[in-house]
Amino acid sequence: MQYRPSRHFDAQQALQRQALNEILAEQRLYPHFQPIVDLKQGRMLGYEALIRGPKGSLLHTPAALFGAAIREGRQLELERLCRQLSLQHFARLPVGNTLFLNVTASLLSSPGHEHGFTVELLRQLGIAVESIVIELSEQHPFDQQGLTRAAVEHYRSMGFRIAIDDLGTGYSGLKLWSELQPEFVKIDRHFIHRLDQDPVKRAFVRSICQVGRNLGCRVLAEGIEQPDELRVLQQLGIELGQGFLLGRPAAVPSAALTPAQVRATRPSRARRMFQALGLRTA
Ligand SMILES: [Ca+2]
Repeated sequence: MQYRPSRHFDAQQALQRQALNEILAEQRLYPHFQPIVDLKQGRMLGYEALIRGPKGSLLHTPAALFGAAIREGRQLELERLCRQLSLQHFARLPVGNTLFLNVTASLLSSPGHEHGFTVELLRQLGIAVESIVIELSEQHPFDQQGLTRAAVEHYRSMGFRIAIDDLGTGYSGLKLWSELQPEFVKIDRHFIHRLDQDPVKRAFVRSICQVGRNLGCRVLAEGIEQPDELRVLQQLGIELGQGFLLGRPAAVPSAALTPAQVRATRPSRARRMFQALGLRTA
């Protein structure tokens, strides 16, 4: 019999559709929390909420999960459920802190969107709006007619803070940064990976830090995995960090850094002196 790739593809999609139906109907999503660390003070600032599908399922990873939901036109439903479950789990964690939530800006204009859904949920859970940071990603399509700006104003007016996610992966990161003036920017992991060996990446990160300082915007480095990457980022003056070196996503994340992580993240006395004098160490 002749191999028919499209038939195989159709069967795959049908299985994913069925898995998605079950996940949404039974709320089988598992929030995880990854630490975000203040690299100047050597302490935990908060967590980014991430999601996982059921273990062993076709839709275990966020990429597969959201890919299937977009194909089936159920992205809004999935995102709402992710947000609801993440906030409910966050409220039960022994640590109260800042929570970074991923939001697709373009969904705000979809007919099914209910304004105030998140605020009402926070009120029910007793979480302060001010402790939530909304991450808007360039990876999701941004509308040219100012939808993102409308999304930002929508959330700001309710008391949320804003972060631009994955800075450097899209085409309009600097434009968005200048227009939206977020409280945080998160530099994409591409620029962090082995930047200790790459002067071009260091030059970009140094410049982003400089812009952040000038605008009063807090800069976060994503994807820190190596001690040498962390060391160089601190020398460049990066304020916040996230990555496997500082903590993996977990259903119940650690409430504090390990002593070794504190030692690694807290700048040395010599470096603090250099910084106080306005001298650069990298
Ligand atoms: Ca994110």
